[in-house]
Amino acid sequence: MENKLKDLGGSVPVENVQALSSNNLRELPIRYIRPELEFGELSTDESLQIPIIDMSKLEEDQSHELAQLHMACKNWGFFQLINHGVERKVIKNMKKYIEEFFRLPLEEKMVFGQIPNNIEGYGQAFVVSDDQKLDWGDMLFLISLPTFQRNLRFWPTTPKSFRASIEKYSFELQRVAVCILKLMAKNLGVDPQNIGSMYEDGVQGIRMNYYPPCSQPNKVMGLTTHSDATGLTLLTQLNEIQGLQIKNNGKWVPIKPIPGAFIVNVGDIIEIMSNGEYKSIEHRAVVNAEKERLSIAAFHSPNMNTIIGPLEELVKNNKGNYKSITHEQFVRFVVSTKLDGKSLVRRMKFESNENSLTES
Ligand SMILES: O=C(O)CCC(=O)C(=O)O
Repeated sequence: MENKLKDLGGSVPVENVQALSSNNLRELPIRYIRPELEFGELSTDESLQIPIIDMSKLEEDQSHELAQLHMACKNWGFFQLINHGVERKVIKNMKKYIEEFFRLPLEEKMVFGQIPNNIEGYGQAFVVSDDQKLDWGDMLFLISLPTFQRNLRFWPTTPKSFRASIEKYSFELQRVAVCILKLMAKNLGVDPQNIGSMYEDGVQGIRMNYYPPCSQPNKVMGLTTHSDATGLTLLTQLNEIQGLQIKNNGKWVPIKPIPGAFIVNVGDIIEIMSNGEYKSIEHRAVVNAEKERLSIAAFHSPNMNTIIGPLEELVKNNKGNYKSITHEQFVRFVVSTKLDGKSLVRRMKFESNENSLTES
């Protein structure tokens, strides 16, 4: 089968942040220091939290929980998913092996390092120029599904059971994501089987994030403000250190993860496919002064033959608000653009004044 995810571009190689941070730096390198303006206003409303959706209730008593899911997708674009059916052990194993992997000496991790013109491997993503500000974090990114698109060159062999553990995690999360996506289709009034046929053999990427501590956490960003250029993301925070913040009504809301829950968010592709009924939400990761932080983001996108544009069923009687392009074109733009809030999805809009994705 044709591998349409090959040679789509990559990131400019930059210094390893974990190694940099262990050097007892007296001053932070300038490329990591963010202008104060970028930090924005933090919400002080402690009670403001994203909705909680119970997957076991979605399966039993559909109508009430389905309505909750619809409101969560529409009003927040983010929710915590509990009782999702993925065994604790599967998540615990991932935590153990990811921690062990990032603890390996740099040379051992670099065996799985990124190579030119490729999005996978150990390193940093979305670095497209030599003067761009950099994130205070390293990551390991793998294309985990469909299986024929896996490139085991980037899959760590140490710790020994890491590969098997990623494989199990990948299948389990794909099952949960497809189930949620079909329920979202039902809520949008479109055929769940149609969405199923796009996502059941869809693309899944797993990004394992490692944010080292930083003595001046208020000057750096663990992960730049962005919305996910994919369909649906399932995020797991692996240790007790909080850092995820989402933009809500112009303010940053820190997320308090429920242990064992997945933090689910609507990505740009679902915003476009739903013709804007659901919106992808800007989010970012901040870092801690004393402790490292670890997370796993599993991104789910439709298969590479899917056209990225509003679903036909939604634009039969309504105006389409977004352009339609091939999935391959879409991925090429994602990979060659630095993270910049929702700039990508804005460029997919018909009324956008910014360069359209098909023009640049
Ligand atoms: O680490 C986090 O909490 C956020 C991760 C994230 O947004 C991503 O990997 O795209």
